[in-house]
Amino acid sequence: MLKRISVLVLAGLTAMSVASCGSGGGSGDGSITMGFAQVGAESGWRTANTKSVQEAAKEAGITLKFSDAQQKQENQIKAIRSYIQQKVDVIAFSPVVESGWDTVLKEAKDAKIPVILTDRAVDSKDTSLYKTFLGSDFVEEGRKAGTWLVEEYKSATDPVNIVELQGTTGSAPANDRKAGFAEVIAADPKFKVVASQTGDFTRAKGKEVMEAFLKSNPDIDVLYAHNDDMGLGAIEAIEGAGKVPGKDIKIITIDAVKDGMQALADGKINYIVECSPLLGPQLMDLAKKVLKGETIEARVVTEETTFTQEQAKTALPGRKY
Ligand code: GYE
Repeated sequence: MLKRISVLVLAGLTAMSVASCGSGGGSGDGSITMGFAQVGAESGWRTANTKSVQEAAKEAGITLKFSDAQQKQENQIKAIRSYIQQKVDVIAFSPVVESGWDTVLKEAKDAKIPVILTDRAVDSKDTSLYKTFLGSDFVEEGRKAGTWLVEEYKSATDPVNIVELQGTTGSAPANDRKAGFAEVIAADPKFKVVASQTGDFTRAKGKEVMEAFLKSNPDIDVLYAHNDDMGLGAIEAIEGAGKVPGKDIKIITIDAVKDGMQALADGKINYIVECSPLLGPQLMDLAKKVLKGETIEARVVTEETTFTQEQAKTALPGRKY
């Protein structure tokens, strides 16, 4: 009995000391406040991700301070600085681009506020600036897209002309999805990327850039878009040019949000590589562990799959986003 009490007291004391010295001030009463600096609201993926984070925080009893950076790094830096000033217990963010974070991350570290990267990575050499990175393997996603293409055109002998709509310039998913795809299609010189430009992960930009692609390249066989939204915008451009998406031009995208899956089931997209936005529950779990002083994995990879048109028809009714 005595032993049990002392263990309990000890556990209580440890919890208290972690709460008071392990955070940047915090409330000290065991409640957790998280500052979350979101990228923006650029895509269906992002909207689903925001919802997941907000719902999971509520569920976990974590107070969430949320900001939307409208895809601008300077806004994200401002938000992080304000979270430091407000002495939140933990900061989580999805870095819009990979570079340029060392200074603000150092400020958080000096204030003893742990940082968790979600969804997108940073290229900081000093990995002690953040506790973990929770998100997808974007290079692998690009490889999956390339692998489908190689298989689809395995008996083709003519050149395969590909246009690529890249995500936000300098972002981890744009860099990595481009690299993974390029690596796989390099196996056969018949695959030619004839144009590659950013569409900033939005529908509007995807449409605009695809219109330009169609004007300057009469012979496009394949579109590889780094997300569904740009692919959906491009579909409008392709139809506007009198061509049939999914037939005249084969389309591969990444994300597998509802609108993308619907277009896949309708035959307008040919293949989608899944990228799950439902990171909220895992993020809250990791935050709690970090604040308890538990060791966590430096990298937590999301599990994902791929979809053909037939598979999309089956999966659509049960999709959560
Ligand atoms: O694929 C895209 C969004 O970072 C994985 O950002 C995320 C990407 C996602 O805008 O739709």
